[in-house]
Order: sequence, then C-alpha cells, then structure tokens
Amino acid sequence: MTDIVDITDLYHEFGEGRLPPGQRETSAFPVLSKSGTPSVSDPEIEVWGAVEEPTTFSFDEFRDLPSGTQRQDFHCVTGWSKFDCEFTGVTFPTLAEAVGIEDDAVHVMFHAADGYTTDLPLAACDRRETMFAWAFDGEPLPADHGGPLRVVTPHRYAYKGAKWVTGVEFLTEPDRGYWERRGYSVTADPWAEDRYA
Ligand SMILES: Nc1nc2c(c(=O)[nH]1)N[C@H]1C(S)=C(S)[C@@H](COP(=O)(O)O)O[C@H]1N2
Ligand SMILES: [Mo]
Repeated sequence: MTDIVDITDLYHEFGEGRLPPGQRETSAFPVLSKSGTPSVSDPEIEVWGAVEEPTTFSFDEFRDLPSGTQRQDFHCVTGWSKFDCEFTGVTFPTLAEAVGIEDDAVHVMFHAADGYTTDLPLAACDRRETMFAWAFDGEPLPADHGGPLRVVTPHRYAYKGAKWVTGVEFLTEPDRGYWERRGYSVTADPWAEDRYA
C-alpha cells in the first residue's frame, strides 16, 4: 500500500468552506463529456511548446515517472461536488520537471483525444494537486471518466481537467480552450464562483 496524501483541506487557501458556494455534495460520480467517450487504449502524451525538452511519452514511460495517490475533492461547474476521490498518477510539477519549463511559459493548454481542450495560467496548474491520473479509488480509471489517463484539478472547476489527455502545450501567451471559448471562466475558482467569463 502506498501512502495517500490527503489534500482535501486545500480550500483553506481559497475560501471558508470545503463545499464551495452554490455547490451541492453528491456521492454519485456523474459523467460529463462534450461528445461521448472516445476509445483510447494506449495513449501517448505529447509535451511541447515552451519547454526545454519536448517529449512524447508512451503510457508506460509516463507511468514510470514518480507517482502517488491523493485524496481530493471534485467540483463540477454545473453545481455538484464529490468529496474524497482517490486519484493515482503523476503531478503537474513532476511532469514539468521532467521536461523543463522555459522562463517565458505563462499558460498551458491541455489537449484530449476527443478534440477537447482546456487552458489554465501556468501558476494555476503548476501545483501538486493538478494530477495526470490513471486510477480512481484504487481501480483503473473508467473510460467514461477519462481512462486511461485524465487530468484532475481539485482547486478549479472540473472542466479544467481534460479526460483522455494526449497533449500538454506550454504557451508564451494565453489561448482559450473548448469551454473557455464558449464563455466559461479561464480562472474557474470554485470559491470565487468563477463560472463564466
Ligand atoms: N476530453 C474531455 N475532457 C473533459 C470533458 C470533455 O468533454 N472532454 N468535459 C469536462 C467537463 S465539462 C467536466 S465537468 C469533467 C467531467 O468529468 P467526469 O465526466 O469524470 O465527471 O470533465 C471535463 N473534461
Ligand atoms: Mo462540466
């Protein structure tokens, strides 16, 4: 058994309560996808842009990076929150260290197998709770929830977490992802109720 790092107290940095304003707690884990579940079996993860070593990882190579399990909460912008999700994977800072971020990188675009994209300022995603996860509650991540590999962002609304992630692009100026182009917030802080731009 590996240790589980409990980061469910991260809300102290952002707000008063563990349940962000306007959210309802649910024990279910609804599925939200823009266009169904693509079939992905053995993803490659390409990392490019403002990095010292642009790298394409096979899924095996990716899982060989230092990894761990965190207990974290999940906040969907449509109003539900699920507490105590256990995700196993690689943290964003671990990936960033593996490729080396260049000084002029300020923003990140995540790319996914269904054509989904989502963006975040580098400072907002270069945090240990931003994880590339392949297991949920000790089981391989279900395909509907982004398996084999997805991103999770417990400090941001969940649309910042690309399911079926295939690419991480480091940008020297901001660009907008799928929902961000359609009026959703770039910052997406649940405790500030940053739902819409
Ligand atoms: N690739 C991809 N990632 C995605 C989405 C998507 O449509 N495609 N939907 C986002 C949205 S809007 C939410 S709320 C969460 C939902 O994750 P879940 O289906 O595991 O609950 O995934 C996010 N990541
Ligand atoms: Mo969502």
